[in-house]
Amino acid sequence: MTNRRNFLTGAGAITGAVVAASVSKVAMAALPEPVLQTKPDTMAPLVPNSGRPYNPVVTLNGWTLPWRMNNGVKEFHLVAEPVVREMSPGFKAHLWGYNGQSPGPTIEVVEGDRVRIFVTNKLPEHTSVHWHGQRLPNGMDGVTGLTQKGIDPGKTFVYEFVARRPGTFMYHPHADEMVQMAMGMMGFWITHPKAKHPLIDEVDRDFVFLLNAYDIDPGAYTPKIMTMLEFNLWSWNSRVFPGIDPLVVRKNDKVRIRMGNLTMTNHPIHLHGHEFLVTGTDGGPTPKSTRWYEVTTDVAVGQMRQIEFVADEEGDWAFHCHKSHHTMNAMGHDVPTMIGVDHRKVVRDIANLIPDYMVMGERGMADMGEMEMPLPDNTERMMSGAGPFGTVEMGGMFSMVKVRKDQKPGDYKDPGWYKHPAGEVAYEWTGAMPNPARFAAEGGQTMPVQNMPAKEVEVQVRKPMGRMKH
Ligand SMILES: [Cu+2]
Repeated sequence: MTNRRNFLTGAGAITGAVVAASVSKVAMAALPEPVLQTKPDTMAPLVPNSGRPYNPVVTLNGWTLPWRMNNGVKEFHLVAEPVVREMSPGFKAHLWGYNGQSPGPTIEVVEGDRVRIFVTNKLPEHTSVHWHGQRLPNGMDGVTGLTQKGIDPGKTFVYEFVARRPGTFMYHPHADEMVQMAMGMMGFWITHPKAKHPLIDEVDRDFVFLLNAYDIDPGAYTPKIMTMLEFNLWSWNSRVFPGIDPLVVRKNDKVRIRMGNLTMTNHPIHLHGHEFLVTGTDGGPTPKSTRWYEVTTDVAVGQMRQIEFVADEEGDWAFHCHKSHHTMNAMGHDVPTMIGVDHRKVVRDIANLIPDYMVMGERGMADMGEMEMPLPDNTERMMSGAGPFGTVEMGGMFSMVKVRKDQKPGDYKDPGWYKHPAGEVAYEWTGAMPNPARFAAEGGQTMPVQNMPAKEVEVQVRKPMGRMKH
C-alpha cells in the first residue's frame, strides 16, 4: 500500500502558486506569496534557511509552511479555502482547509520569534484563526466577535505576536466552529526552544499529526457538519489507514511524536513494542518528576500530547487508537451481530434464488477485510491494508512505527516490510494436542441473589454495532 505511493517527494513537490480570483493582485502585492500543496504526501522536514536553527518536525501526510523574513519578522501566509483531500488512495473528500490541504501546513518557529501571519479568506463565509495554546496579546487570539471581527470572504487579516513559550500548539477557526472544524480546518504549530532546554530533549525524529474525524456517507464527498457523536471516519491529518504513512525511524533513534486532538471524543493512542514517556502537554514540557512509562496515552478533546521513546526494537510496530471502532472506516450496511449463527442452509436456499447472495459476519467480521464487496464510488472500505501476512483488517487511526537498523539518519523513506529473523514469527502448532486440564468449579462463594429469574438465561454477546456508525 504505501509502496504504491512516493513516500517522501521532497521540497520540490511544494508548488508555489499565487492565489487568484476574489483577492485582487494589488491587494496581494505586499503579502508573502502563499505556498500551496496539492498532494497528501509526507513532505521532507523543512530545514530552516533563515532565523535560529532547529531540528524540524515531520508532519505525517503533511508539510511545513515556508516563511519570509521581513526586518526580523517571520511572515507566513495562510489561505483558508475549500480543498480536495485524498483521505486514502482512491478516496477523496471535499473539505475546507488551508493552502490546498486539510489539515493546513504546520507552522514552525523558535521561542522569541516575532511572527506575522497573513490570513486570506477564500471560503464562502467569514472565518478567523485561533492560535490554540499560545501566550499572546488578547486581540490576537482569534475569537470572532470577542477579540476581533470575522474575516469576511475575500479579506485578509494580519495576526502578529511573539512566540513566547516553546511547545506544541494547534491553530483552528474560532468562527462558525462546528462547521469549519467538521470540514477540516486545523493545523499544527511547533515553537522550538531557542537554546538547550532542561525539559526538552534533542531527538532524532520528531513527528506531528492531528487527530480528526469526519462523517461522510459512503459514496458522498462532503462531510456532514451537524454530527456530534456518530462520525464514521477517524483520521490522522485527514488520512485513514491504509492511507496513513508509516513513521520510519532508525534503530536506537530517540523519537518524539506530537499529537493534538480536534475531534469530539478522546483517543487512547497505543504503541506496540516500546514504552514511552509523556514529555509534554498543551501547557508545555512536563516536569520530569511527573513522567512515567506507558504504552497507551489518552488524548482528550482539545488536548495535545507529546510522547518520547528510544526505538530500540526492530520491526513493524502497530501504532493506533485503542478504541476499536476508531480503527475501522465507514460502512454503509446495517450489520447485526451474526457470530455463532449458522446460515449455511438459509444461504443455500437463498442462493438458489439470488446467485450472488452472501451473509456477513457469522465468523466475526474479519472476512470483510478480504471480501471484494461492491461499494459505491468514492467509498473507503471498512478495513483493509495488505500486509506481508495478509489483510491487516484495520482502517481509521492506524499506522506503524517502522524501526530499522539500516535506515539512514534523516531518511524517512518506507523501507518495506520488516524481514523477521528465522524463528521469530508466531507459527502454527502441528504436533499432538494434549487434553486441556480444567479446574473443578469452585462456585458457591458469591452472595446469594434475592430475586432469581424464573428461568436461567444464557446471555448472547451482541456487539454494539447496530448501525455501524462508530
Ligand atoms: Cu480513537
